[in-house]
Amino acid sequence: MALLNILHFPDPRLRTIAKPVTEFDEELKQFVSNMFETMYEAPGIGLAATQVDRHIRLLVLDVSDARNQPCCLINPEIIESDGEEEMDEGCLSVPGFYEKVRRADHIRVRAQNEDGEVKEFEAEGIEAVCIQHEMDHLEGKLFVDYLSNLKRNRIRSKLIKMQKQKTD
Ligand code: K1U
Ligand code: ZN
Repeated sequence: MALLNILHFPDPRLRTIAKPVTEFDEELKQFVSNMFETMYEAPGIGLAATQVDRHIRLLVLDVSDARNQPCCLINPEIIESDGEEEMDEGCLSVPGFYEKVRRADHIRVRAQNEDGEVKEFEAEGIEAVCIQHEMDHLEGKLFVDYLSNLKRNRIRSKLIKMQKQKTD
């Protein structure tokens, strides 16, 4: 297993649109395992492949309190959505910032697992929010895109400053 490097906003690679997964092989399973290790170590409740510079439609999440319900979604689609909810969101690619974002409260998801098998399930609350947040990453979208230009630019400037301080 290996820890993967997480890209930080405003890295332009976070804007890449991910391609569907077509090969469900050993290399994919190893990558999924590395994604879980990276998410748990961060720590985060979700992680999209885009964030570790792999531009494939794959995400992992675990929103359980005990951190013992790992879930991997490959080629995920939201096939139904309902309701609205505003929740504080964070992002491992935007470290240190939490802002309110409005999203659907109930979703029905279709996705494949690591063996390529198709599953469908319903999610609500934090699980629904996390899945929508991670699926945005696969489209090159970040939660800061829902904020005003003023807020987003402030976050960008602060993160650039922090990244510079690290390398100086
Ligand atoms: O996509 C990511 O960078 C992961 C992100 C997911 C997320 C958080 C909150 C709302 C929507 C999506 C995070 O996990 S940020 C860290 C975080 O929220 C957290 C970490 C450990 C325990 C509990 C929460
Ligand atoms: Zn994120």
